[in-house]
Amino acid sequence: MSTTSIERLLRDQRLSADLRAIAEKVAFGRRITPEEGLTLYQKAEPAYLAVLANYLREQRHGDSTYFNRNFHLEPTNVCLYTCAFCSYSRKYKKREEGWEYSMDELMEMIRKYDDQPVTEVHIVGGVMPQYDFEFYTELFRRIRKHRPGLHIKALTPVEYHYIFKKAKLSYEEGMAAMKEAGLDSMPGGGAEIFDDEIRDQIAGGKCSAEEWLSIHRIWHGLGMRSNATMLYGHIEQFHHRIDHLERLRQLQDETGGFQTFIPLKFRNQNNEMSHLPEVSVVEDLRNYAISRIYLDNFDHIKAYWPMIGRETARISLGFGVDDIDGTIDDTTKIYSMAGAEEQNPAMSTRELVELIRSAGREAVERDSLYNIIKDYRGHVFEDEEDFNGYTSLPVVH
Ligand code: V47
Ligand code: SF4
Repeated sequence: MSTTSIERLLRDQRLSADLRAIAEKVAFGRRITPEEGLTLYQKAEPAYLAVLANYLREQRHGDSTYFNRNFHLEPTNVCLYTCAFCSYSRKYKKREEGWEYSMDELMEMIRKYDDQPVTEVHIVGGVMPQYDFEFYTELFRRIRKHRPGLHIKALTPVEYHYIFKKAKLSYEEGMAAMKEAGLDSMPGGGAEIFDDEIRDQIAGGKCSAEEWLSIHRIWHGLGMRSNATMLYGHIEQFHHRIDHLERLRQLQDETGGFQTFIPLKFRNQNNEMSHLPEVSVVEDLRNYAISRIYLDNFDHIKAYWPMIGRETARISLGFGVDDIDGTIDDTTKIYSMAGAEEQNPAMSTRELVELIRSAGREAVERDSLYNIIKDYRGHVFEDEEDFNGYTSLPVVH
């Protein structure tokens, strides 16, 4: 289907010369430049972008659409930083309104999933002094000992930068120690927008773009994998998005350690940027497609469905997206804090598979490193199989 579509697009006489040149590059597997990326943001219609992004998506993955079963552990929602877009954290001054779980409480939460077929715990939270190097290495060790098969995807350069500075460790020493303690991979948060000027205005004094990239580089150098995100649709302009994608593409050329890129649409409820309007769904779809086209060295593009809603997630599968995160069940209070589409995000495996099928795709359950656990092609559900993965919505770095 997509080969025909791209051939038809290339024959379309109405295409402008610059968009035709980009389409030809994509069709012949060549990389587009930052200027061409900007042209896509400025000029390209959704239908044109869908053809190109879908072509690339199907070349890599055919109809396969990946999901996993994970749950989230959030040690605290109190934070020393003051990111203007953050709807999740209680500022340090209002500490009493938040939660700060102890090691024992966190282990108790881990044990709640003992009889569930989850494969990953995603640990993320605010930055606070007591959650330091000792705390997290101990937590990772305990989880590893308790459930050796559970993949630990934890923290971001925002926390690592803070923790290592406090422990007087270099990034190299710190990340090696985290690996030794049981860290398996790093999620993509904290990237926001790399441009210094925009970052200074929204990111509350947390780690710089260079520091974020440097920690991922070092982690990849240890043979490990991570994800990357981009928070878009606030005060940034298109050229800031291209700058962000370009820096990720360059690091990926160097290390090959990124697995997935996750564009995150800015949601405007309950934060200091609530006066800004949100971008349209069409802009979300264009952004997914341009990410797929620009990041020619990333294997996966993920739509985080609790934030954009099921319908947009379904349509995004025709705009370059091949991963829609996991089965979700609401276990904490934070899911709707930023105005997420889903006021009660819960999707069982069956619902998720059916949503993927309704977009004409096939659902594939994966582990955290994209090894296939189960291909649902042709699978008929029995009632007792309808398992809910358990997770919640992290809207912190
Ligand atoms: O870095 C915070 C974003 C990110 C808002 O790696 C917001 O698999 C929109 O990184 N509107 C954290 N976005 C979440 C994250 C993530 C999520 C799911 C999977 C993975 C993965 C990573 O959430 C933050 C920030 O960019 N965020 N506030 C908001 N108001
Ligand atoms: Fe803190 Fe992260 Fe929220 Fe920023 S996004 S205020 S670092 S919890």
